[in-house]
Amino acid sequence: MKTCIGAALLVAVASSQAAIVWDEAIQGDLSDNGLAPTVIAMAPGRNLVLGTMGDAGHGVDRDYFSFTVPAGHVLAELWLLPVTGVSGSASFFGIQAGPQLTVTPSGGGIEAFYGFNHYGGEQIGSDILVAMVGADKAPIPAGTWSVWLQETGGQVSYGLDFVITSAVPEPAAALCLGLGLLGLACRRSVLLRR
Ligand SMILES: [Ca+2]
Repeated sequence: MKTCIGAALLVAVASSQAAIVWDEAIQGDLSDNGLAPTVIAMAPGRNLVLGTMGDAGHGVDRDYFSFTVPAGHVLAELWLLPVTGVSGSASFFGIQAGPQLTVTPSGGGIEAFYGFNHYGGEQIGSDILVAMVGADKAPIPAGTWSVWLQETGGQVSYGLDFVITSAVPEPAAALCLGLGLLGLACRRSVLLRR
């Protein structure tokens, strides 16, 4: 099963220039401590995080990690990859600004979240960013962020694709440049007429 998932991912990666920035099967379990999340390096483009969470019979495995959206960029999309499984009805996703996730497992200090929600099996294969943080908080701006993933049911695998893009959409940037040059040209012609 693992081989099949790996092969499918390789095909997906090859066709989309995505990078697997953390794979628990290779790099080990992500931090269980929100105050000391695993630091994952992400770059503009697609950043895949693959792991397992939930209770495999010896307590709930919570996963905490932090990442940084570079200046001038945003986290534009968050795709729930097909490798994801949901035990029961839903799994939990929460994100907080900064290098730590200070909300306790029982929900203490919940106001510190930038956004949180549950995702269900019906969302697998879709961009869940707006569903997780709300339309008014997406895209997520530049800075360091910490994520908490949790499944209190049985152990499940998950795959998340963090899509980081330029904060200014390219067509808009080109349009601004064009208008700027037009402005300069107009000014020049006015000056020449004097
Ligand atoms: Ca894990």
